[in-house]
Amino acid sequence: MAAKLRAGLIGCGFYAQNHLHAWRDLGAEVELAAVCDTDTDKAKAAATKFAVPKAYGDAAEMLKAERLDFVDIVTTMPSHRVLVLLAAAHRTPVIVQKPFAPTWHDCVEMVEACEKAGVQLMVHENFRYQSPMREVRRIIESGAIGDVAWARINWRTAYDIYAGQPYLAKETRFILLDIGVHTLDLARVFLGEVERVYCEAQSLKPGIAGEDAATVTLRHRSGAVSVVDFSYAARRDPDPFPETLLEIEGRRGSLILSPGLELTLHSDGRTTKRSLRTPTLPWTSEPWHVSQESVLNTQRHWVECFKSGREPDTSGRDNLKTYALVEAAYESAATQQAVWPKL
Ligand code: NAD
Ligand code: 89Y
Repeated sequence: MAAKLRAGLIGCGFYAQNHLHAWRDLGAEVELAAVCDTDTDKAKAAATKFAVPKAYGDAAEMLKAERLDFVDIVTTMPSHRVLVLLAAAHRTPVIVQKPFAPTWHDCVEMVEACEKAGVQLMVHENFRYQSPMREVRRIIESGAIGDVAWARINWRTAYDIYAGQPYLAKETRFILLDIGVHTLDLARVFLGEVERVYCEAQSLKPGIAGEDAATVTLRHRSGAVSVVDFSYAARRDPDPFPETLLEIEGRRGSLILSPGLELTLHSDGRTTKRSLRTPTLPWTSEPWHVSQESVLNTQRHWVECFKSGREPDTSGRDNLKTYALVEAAYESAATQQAVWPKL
């Protein structure tokens, strides 16, 4: 039997609870050897709850003391650059949560440092690993709706995300980095790489520092056009949080994903309807289930790639292409011009 991979997790806050559960589910292949948080109470609490042998308050100390096959960084983005460069210096492969970093320069530096060190770097860009998004991708790739000509990818809610993630209210570059990274990544997955970007951003909730709504129009290299829109100030009934909803039109048909993850597939004049919901896991619950389950799918993808030596689909290098769309969207919103992304 192959030895288990020894992992270290850095950042034991709100979303890391899902990572901890998912690593436990992957326990046949991965052993969580250590956890770390600058808030040592959180590190100790995670170690106790998930039976992790060691808890650290300093990532440098953890990497020096432990023999780890990889680290999983679940801190907020200001710390990502320092932590990824630390892992690269220890020649330790690394997963880092989205958003990759506050600036383009930081993202490039992390990608180059890991490439130079010869270690894999994966961004935990989990939306494309959500079960419904995987199924939609499979349908598109099967040719059932033909070549895609147009799509709308939307993520709109008024769910109180500030309760669990209070730091979001202080981000001057807010929803384009928080949700734009996910939905623009899906636009690349479903319609291919992007030639041109136009964006209108809005700041709707009083008292927040950045934009909490944006509408982005993309011209894809294939000639397809997509509208990617997202808002944290959309008062809807039902509120679809945290579902990504879709309208995708191809030359042979269309695919609509409605609230409740209800799929309507229209192909060559024939229509079928079915649910893309998946059953909850012992540690997931609605409304977060679709997000929580994707953490497990993302980590499983990492383990499979690790074992086969393959570059993960959401490698740091791949994520630069998504981040370039975010940068282009910010530039477009500021200049009121269409912008050609850097990559
Ligand atoms: P959080 O503030 O609740 O947790 C972050 C933890 O990291 C804190 O406990 C903090 O003490 C710790 N930390 C910060 N710097 C550290 C360092 N240098 N070393 C060790 N520990 C450090 O934040 P969160 O809401 O859990 O978000 C974490 C990341 O997860 C963010 O980047 C966020 O965008 C992302 N996130 C992703 C999804 C998703 O669907 N992919 C959902 C929610 C959050
Ligand atoms: O931060 C966001 C994300 O990445 O997915 C959902 C979220 O946690 C809140 O909207």
